[in-house]
Amino acid sequence: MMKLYYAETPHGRKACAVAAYLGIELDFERVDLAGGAHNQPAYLAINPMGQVPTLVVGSDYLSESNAIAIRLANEVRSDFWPKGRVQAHAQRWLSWDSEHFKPVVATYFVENALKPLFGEKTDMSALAQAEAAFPKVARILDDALKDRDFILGSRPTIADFALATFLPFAAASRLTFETYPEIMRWNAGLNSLPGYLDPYPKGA
Ligand SMILES: N[C@@H](CCC(=O)N[C@@H](CS)C(=O)NCC(=O)O)C(=O)O
Repeated sequence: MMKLYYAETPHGRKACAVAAYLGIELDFERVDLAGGAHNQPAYLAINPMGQVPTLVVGSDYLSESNAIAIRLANEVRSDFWPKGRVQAHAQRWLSWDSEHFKPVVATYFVENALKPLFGEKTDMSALAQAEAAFPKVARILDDALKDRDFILGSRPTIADFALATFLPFAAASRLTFETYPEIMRWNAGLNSLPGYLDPYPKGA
């Protein structure tokens, strides 16, 4: 069986949510980030960045949550990773997320949620930069969601799960989308998908 190394972090959660939504059974192994398990040689051998998630299939090690989502979608032949013409649009949003959206929302998470948790000082200038960049990217996403339930149409795809990576952590990140009604509606739709709200392995 495929094995997912995960933690209750944005990208770890995303991989768990994809598996739960697609109904794929996995072996799960929680990586103790606080204890530094991700920097041990055994883990670095399967994920050289020392990050979660990692999917292990036999002797094949796959890092990067979006790549893991594609692998899982292909496993069940799901158009969660779309084919043909739509695939380019999915990739467009994955790229836009990595290049433009995620760096902004991740900064809120790191500066407002993560650093205080570890007793580190918030970098006010990094936060101010993210706050300045936020309206443009939030507006682009809100506009793109206007006539649809999910970013590529009526069904959720990898692009939705990627764009929403940091949304379950919004409150802790002091990030609000209240003035972006389409994002709020879209997020509510994601929350109602099977497994989405509680994606972690049971009994973990
Ligand atoms: N691009 C990677 C990012 C993974 C990532 O940032 N993982 C974080 C948790 S959400 C992590 O493991 N951080 C620990 C560290 O970097 O030391 C992906 O999509 O999987």
